[in-house]
Amino acid sequence: MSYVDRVLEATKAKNANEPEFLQTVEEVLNSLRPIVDNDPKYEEHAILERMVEPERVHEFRVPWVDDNGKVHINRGYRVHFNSAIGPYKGGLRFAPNVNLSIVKFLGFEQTFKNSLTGLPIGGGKGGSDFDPNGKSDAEVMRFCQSFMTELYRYIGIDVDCPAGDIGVGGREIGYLYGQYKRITGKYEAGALSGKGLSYGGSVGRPEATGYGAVYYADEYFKSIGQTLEGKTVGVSGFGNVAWGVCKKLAAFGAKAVTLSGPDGYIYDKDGIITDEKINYLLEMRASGRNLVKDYADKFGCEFVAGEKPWGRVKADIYMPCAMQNDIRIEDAKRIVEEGTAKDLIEVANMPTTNEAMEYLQKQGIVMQASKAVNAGGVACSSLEMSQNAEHLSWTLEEVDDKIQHIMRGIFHNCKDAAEKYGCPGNYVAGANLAGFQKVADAMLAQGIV
Ligand code: 2IT
Repeated sequence: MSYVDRVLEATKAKNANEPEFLQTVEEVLNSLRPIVDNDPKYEEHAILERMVEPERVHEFRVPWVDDNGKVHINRGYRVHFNSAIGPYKGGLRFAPNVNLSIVKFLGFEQTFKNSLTGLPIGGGKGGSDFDPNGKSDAEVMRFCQSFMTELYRYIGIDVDCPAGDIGVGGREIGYLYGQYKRITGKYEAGALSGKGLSYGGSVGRPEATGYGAVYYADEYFKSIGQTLEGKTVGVSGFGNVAWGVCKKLAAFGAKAVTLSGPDGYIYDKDGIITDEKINYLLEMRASGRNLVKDYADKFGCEFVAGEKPWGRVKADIYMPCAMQNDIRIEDAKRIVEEGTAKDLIEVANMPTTNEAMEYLQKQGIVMQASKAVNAGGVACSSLEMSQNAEHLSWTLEEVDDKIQHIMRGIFHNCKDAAEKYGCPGNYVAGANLAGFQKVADAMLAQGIV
């Protein structure tokens, strides 16, 4: 049995009740074979065994009181996955389905993603099974304060620097930062990113994930002699990431035509391209209703209840911007059968099941890996930490230039790694190989820790 197979088997046995975590470990380790199976030093130093074991996991009680005086208990998490190349860095997700498996999958992915940015940040992730939808501002504030009253022990500028993810945006980061500052008695701005502009945030952070994804896509299309202009894009989700993607696609002359939510999907064949339509996404998210149907009601387009857009519309490209496992095997088959789409550019973390990814690749759909495509968000967070460290704020132009440079560079690193290790055109494998190499080199240099 090869080294990769042995580690996979042991990891499955040890984490049998963590399906999302095992899914990403399987996907990543399988693509690392060209590096680790050809050089005994990785096994001698147990690089893979150490990479699949978080350095530590924090799990804690989060008690809070709602507006009617009722007490609620949620579960909080912060996983310190890998600090080989920098302090742990990664978002906090507040959503009802958050559990240890999901936080570990996100932390594992984050380690490789952060490595791909070229910036000095390790991998971490956290969150809670708290659902901010439908809660009052006061309830969200009390929850965030309670969450931070435990979390503050585990974070800090040289330790771990959380940020937002699904369910955690500017409002939540504000409340979290306020409580962190109050408890620690220090203005340690770099300990959290995604802050507001008035207290240490970076310009461009809300847009960075979506814009970065489109910069990556633009670089990919350039490399195959095409452009985004005139292309139709099927998008899922309607949150911050989908918003940035729609906006930047429109700027490149492409058009997003779908959005999705827990209630179904909308199809706007004219394109989500005007400021009015694009900015309505922010309103829908802020309303806390969590319904995409509101878009169809407002702009008079088609709404399909209980379904996802995959293969149900005409699109040249799909860009899933919602959650993990959005595209399953039945969706992949529908996409292939519909026949228009040539590219799947993952934006949300792990939006495609391993089975669906394998099928799509076999059928000739070109896939781009989320850990590469969505790295603009965390890259901007790292730039926010740089600004905080030098007590300066950069202009939007400076930040956007850097994000563009990083994203275009990530695409080439994925492409080059795929070519170097014998799988040209497999950008997903390329992302894993390139992300792995830097972390593994740092771990080898630092000894058995
Ligand atoms: O998935 C992600 O990369 C994020 N949620 C952003 C993390 C960050 O530290 O900005």
